[in-house]
Amino acid sequence: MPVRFPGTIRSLRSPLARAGLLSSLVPWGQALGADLSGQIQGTADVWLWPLILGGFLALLFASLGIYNRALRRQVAQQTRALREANTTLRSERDFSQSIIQASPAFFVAIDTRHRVRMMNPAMLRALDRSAREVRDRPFADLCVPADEQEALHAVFQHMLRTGHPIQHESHVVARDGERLLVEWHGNTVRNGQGQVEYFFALGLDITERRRTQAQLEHIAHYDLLTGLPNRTLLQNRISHALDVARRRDRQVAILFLDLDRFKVVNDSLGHAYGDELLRQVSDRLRRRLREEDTLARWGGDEFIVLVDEVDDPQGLSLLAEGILAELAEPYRLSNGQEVFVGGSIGISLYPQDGRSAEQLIMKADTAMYQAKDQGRSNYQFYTSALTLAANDRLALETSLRHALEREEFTLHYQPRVRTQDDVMIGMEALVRWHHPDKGLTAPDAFIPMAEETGLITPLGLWVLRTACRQAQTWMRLYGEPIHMAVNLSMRQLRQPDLVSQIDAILRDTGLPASSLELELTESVLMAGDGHTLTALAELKALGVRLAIDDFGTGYSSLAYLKRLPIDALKIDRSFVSDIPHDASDMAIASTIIAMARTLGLEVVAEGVETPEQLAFLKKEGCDSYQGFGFSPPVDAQAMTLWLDGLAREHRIARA
Ligand SMILES: Nc1nc2c(ncn2[C@@H]2O[C@H](COP(=O)(O)OP(=O)(O)OP(=O)(O)O)[C@@H](O)[C@H]2O)c(=O)[nH]1
Ligand SMILES: [Mg+2]
Repeated sequence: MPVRFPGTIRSLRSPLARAGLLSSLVPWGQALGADLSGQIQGTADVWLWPLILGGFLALLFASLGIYNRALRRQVAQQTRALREANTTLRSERDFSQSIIQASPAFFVAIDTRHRVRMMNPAMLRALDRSAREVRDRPFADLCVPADEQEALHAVFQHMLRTGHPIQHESHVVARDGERLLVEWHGNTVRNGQGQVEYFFALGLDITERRRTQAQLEHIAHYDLLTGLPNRTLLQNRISHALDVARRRDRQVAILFLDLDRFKVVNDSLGHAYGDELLRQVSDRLRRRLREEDTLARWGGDEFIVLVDEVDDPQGLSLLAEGILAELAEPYRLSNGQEVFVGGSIGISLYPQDGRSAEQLIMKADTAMYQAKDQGRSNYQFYTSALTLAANDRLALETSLRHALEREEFTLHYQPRVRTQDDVMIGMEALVRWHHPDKGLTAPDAFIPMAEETGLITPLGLWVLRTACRQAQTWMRLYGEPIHMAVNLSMRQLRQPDLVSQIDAILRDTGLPASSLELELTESVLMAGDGHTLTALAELKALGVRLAIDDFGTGYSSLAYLKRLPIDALKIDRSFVSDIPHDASDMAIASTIIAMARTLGLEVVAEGVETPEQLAFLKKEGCDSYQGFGFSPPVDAQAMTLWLDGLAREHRIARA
């Protein structure tokens, strides 16, 4: 039976489309007992329509079924995968948790307000705290020492800002106050928006490691017996000191000390007591030195002192003398035995004796052997000229110590003269030393040494007493008040009983207080403190006059001067000597005179030698002067003769 195709199918113009459609219908036709193969060009009967539609629907449902099954399979697969992923995640989390819980390292999580969210058992144990106790407590308050909290805060800020992991060392303090040093490795955890949610840190307790390191470091650099720096550390320190000295153009000194006849102690008392003595020696030396000096044990009974700021070799002589004196004091050992031990010192100086640590130590060692050769218990500089100078100084010091009792000091008197009419209105007492070998010695040569050694105190009192007694004698002889000026040193001014001593001298000698003028240098006043001001006020209350000596060489401010209870200023000779050639000196002299007038002070010029100088000072209104132009300082006898003459001419003025 021919099959007719509907017009629409027939109207498919493409033969390929038509063939495609019909060939897909052939098996359906066959199933229905119709042969469609030869009917492709024919027309379909109307009863075939439902058949075709049913075919399509069957095809569609079949495809949908297949698709549905595939979809279910896929969902099942994904569900399984998710479940597996979840299980893996949970086990991984449990794994990390158990590592954190079991770890001997510290672990802490902290929120952005720096409160503890979680701490692992290792850390809780170290702090001796429970998890409940630490939760939500500020981490810093809980266990960070106060002086490290700021640094910790900065670390948190840094992590917040940069998001970078950090490494930080800090202490944590346990409940009982024990401090542990911890090396922290910290990082941040951020949420989906990239904001920091919390910090976490892993901490390693490095307390023991550091302690061991420090011990090793100590053993490498310190002597076990005495605890002093050893050779290695000393050499480092010397090299460093030389670097600094090179840059600053300074001197450095090495003192090499070897104990004298130390072997005897070892041999007679045994090595253990020898050790004990070495420890006592090192303690004494350490006490003797300044903080900044390095004392090291070089080996055996040898010690080295590094002095890294040497102003002048004289100071080193004093230091060496001090060390030797200290060493020479008896030692008492633990067995009750008293022993004596001396030492010999060799001194070398950078840069003159060597430019490296090795050279300087070698030279100091050589000098130490010279000291041994000289009979031990002495010191020698490597440069022999310095030893000679030091010996000279030592000899001078020894004779200075005896000069008072041997009555080798004497006073000279220099007249103070009124500028307007050249009338003598007083005098200044100046000390001189009749040295047994050197003859008459000026104060510059021995006053600084007297200051250093403390001899200035008895010497100053002697000067005061002698000058007052002399002034009183002349007053009695001529019936006129004598105005006597005496210099007072810084050391004297610092003496707590100075005022009562001066009071006693005035009473003993009978000199009216108003006849005594005490001269203090400007530097003494400038260096002065509250105590100086009190002493000045008390002296003033006694009725003595006060003057500032060497005025213009310090940096007194007008405000400071106004506070001092002084009566006179003495213009330093350096401003007078170049008058009339140096315009600036003249300007300074004029200014001082004008200033003194403003403050109502008397002004005295020192070192006036020429008529030009005197004329200038007269013109500027200077009240009085001293100097070779009128008279050098003269001894008491010469002054008596002079006063005799003046008295005859009635030319001694009332002060
Ligand atoms: N007890 C003790 N003795 C030491 C130590 N190291 C070295 N000595 C001894 O110290 C002595 C140092 O000898 P020297 O300085 O050459 O000799 P000295 O008897 O001091 O004589 P002079 O230095 O020449 O005055 C030696 O007898 C060493 O055995 C130590 O650590 N402990
Ligand atoms: Mg020795």
